[in-house]
Amino acid sequence: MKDIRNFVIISHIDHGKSTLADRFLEITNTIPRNKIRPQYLDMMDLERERGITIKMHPCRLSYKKHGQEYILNLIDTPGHIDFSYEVSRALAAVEGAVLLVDATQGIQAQTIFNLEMAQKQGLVIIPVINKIDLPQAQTTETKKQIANVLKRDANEVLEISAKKGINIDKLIDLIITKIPGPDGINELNKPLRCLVFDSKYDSFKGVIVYVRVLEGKIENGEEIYCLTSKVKSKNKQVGTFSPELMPAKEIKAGEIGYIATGIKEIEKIRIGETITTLRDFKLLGQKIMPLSGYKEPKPFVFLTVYPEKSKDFDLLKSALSQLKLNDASLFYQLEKKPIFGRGFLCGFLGLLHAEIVIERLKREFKIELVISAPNVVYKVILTNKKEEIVYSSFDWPDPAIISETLEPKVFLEVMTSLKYLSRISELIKQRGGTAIETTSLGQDRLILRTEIPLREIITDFYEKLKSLSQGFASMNYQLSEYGRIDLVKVNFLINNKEEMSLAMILPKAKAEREARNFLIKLKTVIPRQIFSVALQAKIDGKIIARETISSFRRDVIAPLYGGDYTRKRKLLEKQKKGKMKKKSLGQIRIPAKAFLDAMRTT
Ligand SMILES: Nc1nc2c(ncn2[C@@H]2O[C@H](COP(=O)(O)OP(=O)(O)OP(=O)(O)O)[C@@H](O)[C@H]2O)c(=O)[nH]1
Ligand SMILES: [Mg+2]
Repeated sequence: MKDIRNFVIISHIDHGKSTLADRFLEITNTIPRNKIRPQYLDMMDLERERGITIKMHPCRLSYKKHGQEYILNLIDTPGHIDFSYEVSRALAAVEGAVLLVDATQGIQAQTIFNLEMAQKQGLVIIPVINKIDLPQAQTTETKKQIANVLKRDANEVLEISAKKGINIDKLIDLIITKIPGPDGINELNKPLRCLVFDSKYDSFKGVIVYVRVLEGKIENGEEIYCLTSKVKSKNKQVGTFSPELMPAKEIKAGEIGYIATGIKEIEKIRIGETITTLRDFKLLGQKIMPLSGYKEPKPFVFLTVYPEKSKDFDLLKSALSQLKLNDASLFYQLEKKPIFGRGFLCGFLGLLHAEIVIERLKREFKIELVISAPNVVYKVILTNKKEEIVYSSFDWPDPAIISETLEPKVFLEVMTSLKYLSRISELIKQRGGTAIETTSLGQDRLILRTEIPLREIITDFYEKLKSLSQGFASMNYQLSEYGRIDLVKVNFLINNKEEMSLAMILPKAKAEREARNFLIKLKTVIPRQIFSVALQAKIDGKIIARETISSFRRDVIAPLYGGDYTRKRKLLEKQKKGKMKKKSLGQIRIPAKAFLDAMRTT
């Protein structure tokens, strides 16, 4: 089994992971050269349109060296912080990680975050510096930064260009020599234990689980048993990733592959499940210990999703459960206060995540949706001392019985260089960050640490940070505690009709300004009508801001907001503008994405 190498490629967003994966596909002839399109593994339409990886992508490669054949199981991972749960799960399926750093950007926040996760998992790290072909590459500097962080010699950092294919063979040599093969041949004779690290639904084959086989083996058609959910089933197929599903006779210890479980009851399969064979289970029962699985991710942002047509409720329910199979970081539950008929409260790891899920629901399941404004989770202490958790503005209690309001805070880390320190500190202060601490990482690299309200950073903070620093700043955050703040509910009216889905919870001190900004944004995302439309914001029964959309003129195209988290302007420009579906809300047609866009740029 020495000839197998399982590894992930990890990095900050855009540092070139998927481009490097292309070179691996090419050099190993997994995909013929003339068939490779850039970022080949990014197969979802959404990934291609946005130029970012959203899902992890496993692929099995075979490589020959000095007459010896190796199986290289690669998993490409996303770099954006909203998809870090994908990275963490991929790490548990491999022995090594290629840590990629863009030579023009240096070490960034997710470089460190992903590296630390990989180190905790005990993986062998291969440090690699990418994009050395670019004239602005700061190869020596960046190498020093990496050496510093890893406490290794700078000479150990391999220089490559994923785009130009420079030094890819050297990287493969390092992967083969440095990353250990999976545990010994003895594991093969043990009862089957495999870890489910991803899954998807197939209407013929049932739930398809992506597994790392740790011990034993499983043959095509054999009966399986899930140790946690206690479900059994006869598998419909086993195989590996080519990167498409490639059926095999069996998959065995040390390998990464899939099992088409034949199970149709989606809720019975969870990420992190341990699968064995029914035969082994009958023989050994409780002696087969479940693997430790995964920690559930904690959602940061919540919004409520309703089907536009109430008859689509069951469709939405089944869509969410199928999507959850393929996106383990998605949280959803039935909305307890069904204001627009029945809907679901959904939790996400960030606004980009929310946007992707809404878009996938529309595209993959063809459901038209009405969504509420996104919120963080607030807490309200009532006059009777009871505490209420507020997931959406619908839950906001009557102001007369509110005694105290609290909001979640996060520990924020911003990585940048000295040049931008004062501007970034200023931004952090404006957004309510306190006690900014600065640590030097050497080579002009700094980390700023602060505590800041979560709601301040899920909107446009990241984009502001990027523009202040000309792209040379990145961030990461973790939930800390709740802090006191005076909050109010702002209602919005369109043509004098209150639109509950637009209502927002805002800090009292900022409510008026933010509500006004939101109306201005709303004005740009609501398509013009044949009549003029009044937009108003109201707090405690008092109108505090007003905007008017004048009536329709022929040549007007409402400007759309690209949701540009990716900084891939070119790609976004290519996106077909104006194709967004319009949502019906009262008599006015509003693009569903408008809420997210307007919220983000408020
Ligand atoms: N010049 C140059 N450009 C590169 C190189 N590697 C990647 N790129 C470019 O960098 C951009 C990002 O590349 P991707 O491969 O999508 O980056 P990624 O790390 O997979 O991004 P995410 O999956 O979204 O985190 C693309 O425009 C690539 O063409 C390189 O070696 N040289
Ligand atoms: Mg990628």
